[in-house]
Amino acid sequence: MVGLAGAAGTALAQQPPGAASASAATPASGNLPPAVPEWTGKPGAPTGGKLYGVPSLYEKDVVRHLRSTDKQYFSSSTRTPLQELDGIITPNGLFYERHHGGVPEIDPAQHRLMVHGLVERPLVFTMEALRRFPSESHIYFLECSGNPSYTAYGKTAAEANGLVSCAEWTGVPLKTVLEEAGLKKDAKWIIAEGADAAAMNRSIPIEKCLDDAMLVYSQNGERLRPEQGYPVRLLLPGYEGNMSIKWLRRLHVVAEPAYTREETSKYTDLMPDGKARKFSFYMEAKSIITAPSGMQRLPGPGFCEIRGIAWSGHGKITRVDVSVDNGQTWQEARLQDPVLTRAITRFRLPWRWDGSPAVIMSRATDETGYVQPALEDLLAVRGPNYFYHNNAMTPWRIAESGEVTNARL
Ligand SMILES: Nc1nc2c(c(=O)[nH]1)N[C@H]1C(S)=C(S)[C@@H](COP(=O)(O)O)O[C@H]1N2
Ligand SMILES: [Mo]
Repeated sequence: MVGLAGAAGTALAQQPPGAASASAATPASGNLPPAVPEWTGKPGAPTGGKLYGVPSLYEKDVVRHLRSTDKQYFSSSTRTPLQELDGIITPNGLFYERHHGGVPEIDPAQHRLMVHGLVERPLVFTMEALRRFPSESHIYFLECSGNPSYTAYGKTAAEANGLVSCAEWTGVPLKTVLEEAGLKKDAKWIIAEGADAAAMNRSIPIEKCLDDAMLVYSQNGERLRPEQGYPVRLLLPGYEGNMSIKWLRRLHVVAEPAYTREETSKYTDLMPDGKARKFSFYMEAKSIITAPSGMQRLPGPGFCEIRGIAWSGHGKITRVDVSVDNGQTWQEARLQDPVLTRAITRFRLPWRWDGSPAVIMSRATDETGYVQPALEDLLAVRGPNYFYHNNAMTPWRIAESGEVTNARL
């Protein structure tokens, strides 16, 4: 009770739900106070038993979510278990994956990045050569623009919105490499292409390439994981994930976009007037409550900190509002520092659940003044064919039993 006594005496008039009290201790376990737990009574596992560390075996269920309907795994995705994470950084092993042709195993010694087209000096870089350039590190989110499609609302936060993650990326500003090659006057777009079996390619406007685009080789301090594009990927902060080409092998500098499959047939939005929205690039402001969230259970009425994440492709999150009455009234949540440009921002709101059914949701605002829409408002503008770029709010229903479910299901 040491830790709880302080809390109970200050802000919390009541013990947090789920906290163990001395009287509620499980009598079957000999590891609880006042006994000395068995792990204190003997030396632990030897140091160096695991030269690459892994989480506690009690956390074995904290894994990426693979949809059971995904029967093949070459063009597939896995989702970050948002509901299990704290802070703003996604651990590398839990970073979401989206692959169109599987994960290639690339020998970095045999990998090359080619820069050609409308440049003064066509260049081919080894990984060693790329790493000699002045480097930078930045924390940015990455989100798939299919996160989620309107038809695919999931039970958990991962299933509903887990195609978003956030990491500290290290690499070379793309601008530096382009300056080395020397852009010709007509250089307006760059077609980036991957070395995977999908040879995925996208046209990137030159303004973005000369702004904050990065050639990334490290993620959260270690080399990129194969799933994230080892040994080098493009990272376009705030843009839809699809454009951040992994396993990057080619940058073709051109005057016009290529209108590739991924920017015409896919990742475009068919609007009610029959025209398709294309080259929308930026992911708009979004947020989701990760706790309490779908498939979790409130142990009983009382104090409950509502926690979640917010992000915007257009810059910083300036505000997150939370409703606990299905959108009728809103309270401003507290944003956790650091609040970074194009990174995930953590928000929290202290709440006291009175035990009656409730629908909770969050609404993000970014530095452009843009406010995250409700699904109904988004659909009113974008129509029934709309599929990608869904940044609507996610409402969670809390039943009297404390059970939390997706209010849309
Ligand atoms: N070469 C290549 N790059 C790619 C892809 C791919 O299949 N091949 N998938 C894209 C898509 S759709 C997304 S959302 C992001 C996913 O990046 P991640 O797997 O590191 O999360 O990579 C993009 N870059
Ligand atoms: Mo994607």
